Formats: sequence, structure tokens, C-alpha cells
Amino acid sequence: MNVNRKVLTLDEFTLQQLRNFPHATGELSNLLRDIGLAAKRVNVEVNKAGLVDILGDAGTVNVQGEDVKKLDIYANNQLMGVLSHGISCAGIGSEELPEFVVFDDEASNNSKYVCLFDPLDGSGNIDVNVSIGTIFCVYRRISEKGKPCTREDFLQPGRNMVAAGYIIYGSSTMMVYATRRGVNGFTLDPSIGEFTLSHPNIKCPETGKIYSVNHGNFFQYEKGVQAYIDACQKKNKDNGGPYTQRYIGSMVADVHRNLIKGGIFMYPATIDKPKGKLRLLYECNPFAFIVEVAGGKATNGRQRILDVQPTELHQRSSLFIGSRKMMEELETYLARS
Ligand code: P6P
Repeated sequence: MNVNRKVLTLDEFTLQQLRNFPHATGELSNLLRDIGLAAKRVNVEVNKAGLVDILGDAGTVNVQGEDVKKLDIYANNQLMGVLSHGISCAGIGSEELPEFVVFDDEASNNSKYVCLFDPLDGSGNIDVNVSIGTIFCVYRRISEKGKPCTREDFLQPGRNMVAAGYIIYGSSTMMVYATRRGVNGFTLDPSIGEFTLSHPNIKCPETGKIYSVNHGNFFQYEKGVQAYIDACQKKNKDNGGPYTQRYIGSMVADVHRNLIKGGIFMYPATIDKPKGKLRLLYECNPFAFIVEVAGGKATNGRQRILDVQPTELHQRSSLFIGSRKMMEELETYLARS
């Protein structure tokens, strides 16, 4: 009987990658498998959110001042659990927690990596069954191994990232992650309870016809952004269009679609949010790393996202991310303003 060996599980894929680097310790492979395990547990709850009392608010407000959904807390605890009990992570930063968490036990202090994550992005969409996601990124610690990790380990510029990824809980559940070697997508096969390689070597199309932005904020955007959006609406078959506007209101879903099909996602600064809405460390940076490895671009409108030097865990940023040629056209409009 032919065994279909082309469809590798996440575990088999990470081990195969490990075999390509004989000197690797396997810590990153372990860490990615740990995240995959947490994702499978979150997926079970997300899929039955409509059936049990895990819907709705937890009755608390997080450090962002946002109503915390019960699934946010559950997802945060699942990720913290696998990472603190593993041997690959010295500490974490999470959207749901006010400060960094240093695990500070012998095994964790001897770990090479730290993680930052948004455990459940787009959670406002949970109750209306719109796709939501988990976003994560991994850095090699710069503090002395054998001791507790430090704040500086988490405040590295995104260009230092070792790996980044997301899980999208949608029509299917997918885990997509990038290392400098490439971007690969794994679809959860419920029949075996494993993520299986379904999108090898993802490349972001160098151009596209989808633009994603919240038009409700149009008159709050800077003039260059307004001019670009106006140009998108005027595209036709003679100048590279017509374009389609798609905005789900769940970053993981919007950026994932554009990564696969080509397109541009924008969350510009607004009058109400002059520093932008999205979080640099665990939303903008991970997606910037993934999209750049796949051949796209990501900026804050003035600077490459991955070159921004972070100063605090929850700092916000504007974000423009997507197909290279669409980003280059956007930059011509921003330069004029
Ligand atoms: P708005 C979800 O709350 C989120 O953080 C991102 O996932 C999403 O892209 C954005 O906010 C949507 O924000 O202001 O357009 O509703």
C-alpha cells in the first residue's frame, strides 16, 4: 500500500527541517510543535463556541481596555501552558497580559528563545462566527543563557526575528509559519488531529487587485492614504484593475487572503488613533516577517516595520502590508503627502 508521504504533518516537517541543519538543537522545532498543540486545543473551543458557555465576555477588561472574551483567556492560557512547560522558551509577552512573563525555572532559563503572541486576534468576531486567529513570533534571546530572560529580549527590532506565524480558525484551521528558509502552510486534518503540509513554500504574488482598509475611517486618514484609496477605486482594466475592496475586520483573515491571492492591507493612523491601532510586537512584526519572507513588503508608512526599534510591549503602529508592487505604488502616494 502506498503511504502518501508527500503530505507531511507539522511534526514530520519540522523534524525534516531539523535534519537539514545537523548542528540545530531542535529547540525551535519543539517550540513550533508546542504552539501547534496549543492551537489544536484552541481550535476545539473555537469550533464549539456557539454551543457552550464560552461565548461572550469574560466580564473583565484587558490591558488594552478591551472587553476580554472567554476564548481570549483560554487561548492565552493554552499558549502560556505549552511554552512554560516546554524546554524552548524562556518567557513570553502577550496581548492579554500587562507585562512580559519570565518563566524563571532552570529549564526555561536555559532556553534559547522568547515568544510574543496575540492569543486570539479579532476576538470581537467570535460571537458572529467570523474567522479569527492566533499570531506569534519567536526571537533568540540576547540576555545571558542560564539566567531569567529580560525585557530587552522582547524589545528587539523585528528584523531579528527567528520565526513567526499565525493560526487562522476559519472554514478550515490552518497554521502558517515562516523562518528565513520560507513560509509554509499546514491545514488541520481532523481525521488524524494533525496539521498537514497543504501550502508549501508560500509566495506573496508581486501584485494583486484586492485592497483592504476600513473605509469608515477614510476622512481620518492622511491625504496620501486618501489619494491611494481613491486611486484604487478608479482602477479599471486599462490601468491594472479593476480592484476589489475586501475587509473582514479580522487582521489574520485579511492578511492571509492577501498573502495567498495578492493584495494590500492597510491600517493607517487616524485622528482618533494617531499611532495606529494595531500592536507592533505581536501583530505588525510577525506579519511583516512572514510577508517579507514570502516576497512582499510591510511599512508603517515611513519606515520598514521590521526596522522599528520597539520601546514597550503594547506599543501601537500603523501598518501597510502586502504585494510588493502594490506597496511600491502606495509609497509614491505617501511620498507626495
Ligand atoms: P477596525 C481586530 O480587533 C483587529 O485588531 C484586527 O484584527 C483588525 O484588522 C482590526 O482590529 C479591525 O479594526 O477598527 O477596522 O474594526
